[in-house]
Amino acid sequence: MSRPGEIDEERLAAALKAGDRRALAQAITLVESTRPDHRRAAERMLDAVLPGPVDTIRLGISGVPGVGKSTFIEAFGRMLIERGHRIAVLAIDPSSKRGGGSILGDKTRMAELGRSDAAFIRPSPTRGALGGVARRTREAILLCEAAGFDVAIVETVGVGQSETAVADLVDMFVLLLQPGGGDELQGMKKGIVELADLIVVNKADGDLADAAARTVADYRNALRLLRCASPDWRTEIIPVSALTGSGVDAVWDAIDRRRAAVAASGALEHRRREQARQALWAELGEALVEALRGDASIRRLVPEVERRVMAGRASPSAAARDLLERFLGRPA
Ligand SMILES: Nc1nc2c(ncn2[C@@H]2O[C@H](COP(=O)(O)OP(=O)(O)OP(=O)(O)O)[C@@H](O)[C@H]2O)c(=O)[nH]1
Ligand SMILES: [Mg+2]
Repeated sequence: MSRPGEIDEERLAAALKAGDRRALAQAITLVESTRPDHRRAAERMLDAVLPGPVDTIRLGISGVPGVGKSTFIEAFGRMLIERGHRIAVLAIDPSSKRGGGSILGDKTRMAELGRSDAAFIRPSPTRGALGGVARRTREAILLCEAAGFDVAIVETVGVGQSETAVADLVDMFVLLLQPGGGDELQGMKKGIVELADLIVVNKADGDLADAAARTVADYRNALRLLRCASPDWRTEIIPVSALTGSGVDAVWDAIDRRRAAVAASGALEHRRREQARQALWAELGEALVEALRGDASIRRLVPEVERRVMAGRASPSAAARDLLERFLGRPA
């Protein structure tokens, strides 16, 4: 029995596991909520769906605005559905404060995918907090998997900060590039290229086909000088046209091959276990800071401590230790 206004997380978890899409959407809204009572309900719901299926694929897809991420995911997703997969797309955009407009735009570009029962598309508002993105997107992935979506794609705009957070959530990180730009790294930091397990050069069609071939060659050269994302996998570079669909199956073949390899070697399980451990410590860090900020006696001290630190009269380190010791009631 649930009281009015109270969330029945057990019912929600059960409906979700039965594949109910509305329940999945509600469940993701619940984990995104910052209300303390919602957070507790979200935690109980997550515990009710864990452990989820293991035979799933988590992909991060990134690239600068306009590179063709949405167009690619539409083509890629349709191909996966034809092959019997169920695909969830979680789109993150930490770069802008664009509201419904961009969401609507993406929905139209992924029009066909959005209509399919085998696809679930969800834009994630981020409110500027990257740590928050990772925390709740990780939970959203788990929920999608529990609801029977075996391929989860986290789409993020390639602006530099969100990639690392997303790479830590997924099994494999795919970077989309455009033709052209010679051997310069297309407004991307070298670090992002080094995160990529797979590089897709999109728009390899029509007038851009030659330029795409050159870009593929340039990056093959450039990658010799870079560190690969995984020691057991050489980053592959594949030309694709999301518009015509050519090369999209080659991308899937590469992903499938790598997945088979890392599953067989145990590297996949290891990576996911480590990601879960990291998430635990990230949660602990956040929870401790929240508890500290919420403590009445600490709150009284904070303005003066902040003033001293801001004026350069106290070091942040010593001031932090002092606050922590007062909070804990013992030396830290
Ligand atoms: N020629 C060609 N154009 C493409 C291809 N893929 C995408 N485009 C075009 O590139 C433009 C941007 O595509 P989107 O899929 O919206 O790109 P995006 O990366 O999702 O962009 P944001 O969501 O703004 O970050 C659109 O006009 C597409 O039609 C392709 O394979 N070939
Ligand atoms: Mg897009």
